[in-house]
Amino acid sequence: MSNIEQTLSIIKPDAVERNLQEEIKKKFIENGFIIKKEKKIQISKAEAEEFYKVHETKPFYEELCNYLSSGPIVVMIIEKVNAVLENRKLMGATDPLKAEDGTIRKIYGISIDKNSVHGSDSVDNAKIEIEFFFKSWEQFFAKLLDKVYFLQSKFFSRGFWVCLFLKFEFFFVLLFYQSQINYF
Ligand code: IDP
Ligand code: MG
Repeated sequence: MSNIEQTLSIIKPDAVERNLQEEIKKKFIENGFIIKKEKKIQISKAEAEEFYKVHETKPFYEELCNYLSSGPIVVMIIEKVNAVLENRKLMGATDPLKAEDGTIRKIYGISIDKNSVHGSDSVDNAKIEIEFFFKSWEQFFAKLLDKVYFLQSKFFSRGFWVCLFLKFEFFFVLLFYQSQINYF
């Protein structure tokens, strides 16, 4: 039975700063991930503190939150069979020096704190972290807006007016004649 999962991936400030986001996204795609959603954002320090709350007792917490909020990041929902584990494998160990060859952190990571990518560490955390960056109510309104744009583009398209004309041809012709009568 296939076990398709979604997980959260973040391309961290050090990688975005070096313009590596397309290269890193290519790595995910080459490894069978589908990028379902992505956005480039910059978060506040308070948001970084909330996101990394599990690490609040660690000595590097302050530095970590300053860093994550220091510049633009790319947050993505990526999908694959066993995505959580597969993403952790593709990312490599937290410290790039200890990461396995071919992993993203080994290739692009600078140091343990500037290790280019984040990935959820469990299925439950993936759900929490996806909701953190892609709120379900935002998704709902985004879909609604898409529908409105779609209907609007249909409504204002030439095809729409042609159909309307064909359906009410007689009415339009009558209107035209009436306008002529009024003018002359
Ligand atoms: P992970 O990103 O591999 O899941 P975590 O232990 O969850 O690693 O740590 C979160 C992030 O905190 C790491 O990606 C790394 O940037 C940073 N970090 C972890 N350990 C250290 C450390 O010893 N010094 C500085 N930063 C660290
Ligand atoms: Mg972690």
